[in-house]
Amino acid sequence: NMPKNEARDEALGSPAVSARYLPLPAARDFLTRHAGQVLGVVCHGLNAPFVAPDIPLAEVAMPQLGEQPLLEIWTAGELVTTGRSGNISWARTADCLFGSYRQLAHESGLEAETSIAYQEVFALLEAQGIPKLLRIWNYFAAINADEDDGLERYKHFCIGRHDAFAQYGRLNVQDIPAASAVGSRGGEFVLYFLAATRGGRAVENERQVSAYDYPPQYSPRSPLFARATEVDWLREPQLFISGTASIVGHASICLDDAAQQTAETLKNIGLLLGRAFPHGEDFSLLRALKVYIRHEKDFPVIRSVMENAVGREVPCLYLLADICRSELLLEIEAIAG
Ligand code: 3EB
Repeated sequence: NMPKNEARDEALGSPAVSARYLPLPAARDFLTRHAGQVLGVVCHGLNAPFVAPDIPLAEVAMPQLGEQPLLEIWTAGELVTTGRSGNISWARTADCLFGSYRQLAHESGLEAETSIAYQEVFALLEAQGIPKLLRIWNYFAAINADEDDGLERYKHFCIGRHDAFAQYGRLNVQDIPAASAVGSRGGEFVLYFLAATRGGRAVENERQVSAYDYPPQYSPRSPLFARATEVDWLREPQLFISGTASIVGHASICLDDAAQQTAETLKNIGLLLGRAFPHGEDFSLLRALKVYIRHEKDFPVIRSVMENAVGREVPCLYLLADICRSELLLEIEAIAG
């Protein structure tokens, strides 16, 4: 019923789906006031506050660097229904589904674990009739460490992911999701994701080789993610920007300089905004940012470049994490629109 949904949308500030980063007391209050519309909660490096047991909850072992720890809360513009299947708990509306996958057993190795996880995600999306995977976050420990066979864990992850996309007939690059794949400091293999009935056009960055076309030195099976995905919902477009780094062509640039890597990364994000929005390059459309930082010592300089470029108003989570190429000092993801 439109008017009712309109009113709820207004209360939550307009787009069909939103992510907020709130300090804990405000987060508790928000969760209480909007209980029926919460799609999911993500905790980075902090103990989860009380969240109703049916709400998808992702807990990531990744310390926050900001003064005040923030909780990531996803809401829909209407009431959600929730469910659980296998390792995934999910919440959905008529048009979208948010899910959190949590791996409890670790016997099979990261490659098989990844493939099984993605197969579970794709099976759920088929069963729920919400086929378009828009955005996915992948967090696992020791991303730059080698497995016993000498291949880096990130590359094993890419192989397992590719295997699942192939098995589910999802290799069409127009339909691959935006993604982040980031190294946590321990804990379980965590995935969380947003899917929709339609939309999710892949957006690429002309300054970068598409990740799915990277030469094999980065991974024996190419990383399957789009630089961003664009969704129209009912109103303005929303852009989900993947983890973005200081990469031009397919090469990492500005090695050993955190400030310059931040600037180059922001330039890549600006180009993606420009592809989706007229005059989008000015960062005024950014709604949420997450900055993954490899070394804590680089946090002050990275934050200062960030604040000079985008201002202090955009909600931003700073996290201590490993980036999937060992030479990269940071990675930035964003939601815009
Ligand atoms: C890059 O641009 C940096 O494998 O899902 C960023 C975001 C990166 C997602 C992924 C990898 C992934 O290649 C690394």
